[in-house]
Amino acid sequence: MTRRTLDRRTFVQTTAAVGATVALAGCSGGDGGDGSSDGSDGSDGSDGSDGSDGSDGSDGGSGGGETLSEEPNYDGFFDNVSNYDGTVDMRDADEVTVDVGANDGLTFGPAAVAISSGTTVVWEWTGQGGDHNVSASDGAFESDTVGEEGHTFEHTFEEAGTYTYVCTPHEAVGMKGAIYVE
Ligand SMILES: [Cu+2]
Repeated sequence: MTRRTLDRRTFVQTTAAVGATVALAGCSGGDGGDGSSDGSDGSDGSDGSDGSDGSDGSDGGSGGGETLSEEPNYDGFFDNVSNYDGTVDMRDADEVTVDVGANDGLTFGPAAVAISSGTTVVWEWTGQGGDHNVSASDGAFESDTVGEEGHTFEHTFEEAGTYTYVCTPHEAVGMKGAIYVE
């Protein structure tokens, strides 16, 4: 039985190889009628690109998420923030977690998040990068300064607006974040 399975795989691979050869021949050939049937072989090839959908799935798994199509205006707040890469759209989430000490330890992850009003944001310390805090630029919220992994701090955003915050010890090296509340 095992051999048959192997034979089948070999058969499939051979078929695929033949398909590729035919497609190549179609490109160099240019016979009218044959060219069109070769075209359908080409679309079989695009089935192979469906495999890349799998990698799209892993992108989602990494917690990246979609970013807003239109970025809020942060007035240059993120100019020195190494990991800022758009505002992650979490407007459908009931609760949002932001890592404190993400990546190299001196960043918030993600740096910018969009939520709906009434959503609670939970900052969770990773234990990386030493002592951090979460300090709102307008003073609306401020956590203790701690380094221990698993520490959390939360704030519920009731009003729409753009809320920037920093880690006071690491503000100068760009440990900054923002919550965009819609
Ligand atoms: Cu910090």
